[in-house]
Amino acid sequence: MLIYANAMHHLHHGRQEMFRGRLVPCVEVPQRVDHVLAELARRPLGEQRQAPADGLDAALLTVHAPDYLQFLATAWDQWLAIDPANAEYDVLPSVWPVRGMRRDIVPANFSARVGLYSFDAGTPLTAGSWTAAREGAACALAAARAVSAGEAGSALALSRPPGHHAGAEFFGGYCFLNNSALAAQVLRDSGCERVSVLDIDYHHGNGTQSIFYERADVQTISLHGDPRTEYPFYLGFADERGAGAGVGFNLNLPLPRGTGFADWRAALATALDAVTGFAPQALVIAVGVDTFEGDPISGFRLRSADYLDIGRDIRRAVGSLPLVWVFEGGYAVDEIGVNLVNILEGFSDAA
Ligand code: SP5
Ligand code: ZN
Repeated sequence: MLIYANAMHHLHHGRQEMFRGRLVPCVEVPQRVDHVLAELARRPLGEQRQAPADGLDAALLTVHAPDYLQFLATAWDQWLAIDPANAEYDVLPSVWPVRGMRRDIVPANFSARVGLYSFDAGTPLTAGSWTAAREGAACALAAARAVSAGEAGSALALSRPPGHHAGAEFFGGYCFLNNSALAAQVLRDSGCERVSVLDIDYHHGNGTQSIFYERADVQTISLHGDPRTEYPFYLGFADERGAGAGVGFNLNLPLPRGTGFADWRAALATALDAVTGFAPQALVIAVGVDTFEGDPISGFRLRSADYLDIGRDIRRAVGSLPLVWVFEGGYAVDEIGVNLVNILEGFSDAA
């Protein structure tokens, strides 16, 4: 397994997110990746490589809108241009164009532009967010290229900030660039006719689903907390099966808050059957470990040892199918390394 770690991830360090009328410390913190790297130092699973950035801008344009990318690249400078004292504060959206309002006009007002390109007030944009997100996307790009070139059977993109909530033209859910979607599209563009994305993060991968919703060449499957009660609330229901040419190529498996490993594992088996039925030439796994019982913002009850079984189940189902792992959520910081590496070790051992 090749491992691409985002060397710039610490440049994204949000101070506060909006929660129940207050600004509270961010749960998506740089220590998350540091703990994963520490665990990988204890249990090495493969060679670590730097991700080259060549071709990244063109690749990003295959999943994101040009004006959105331009906004992200310049947002911090726009923020400082309003008032240099803004350097002490993160950008946090506070106004959005909802039903019946215009989305076709890019506002002259900065806060209004932030709202146009976002969907929650939990995702602070900081001085280094663009650099960090870009480098994380470079990891996903490099991992997908390496796997499609046959340099390794699987590769891990240790991207941070995460990506699966980011759509073609919006950020949110701690995500700016959709690393999993990017990996899938890179695999498509390097010759895989069919690619599956399996999202096992606690939260529905709304961004990934929306990017591929009308396409038959990229199958999207997500196993997640029921959106009736769980974030991101407005997408991820079982009746969303795709649209147009994409009908039948999106599968949502929502599970109630409180779900334990036996039921979660049965849903994983259903998801893996759908992958096998689609017969893809490559697979992307959006791997969040916020399904852990100790996760501070999530509601499933998986234990650390369960993650070994998850890795084994995936290996038994997909064998040597080219596979890109893309890191997503997980906020029980002390256990995050053990849980993620358990999945990867279970997968490797079952080879
Ligand atoms: C990638 C990913 O897992 N994103 C999850 C985004 C969830 N955002 C909403 C969570 C709201 C709770 N945050 C406040 C914590 C106060 N203790
Ligand atoms: Zn999550």
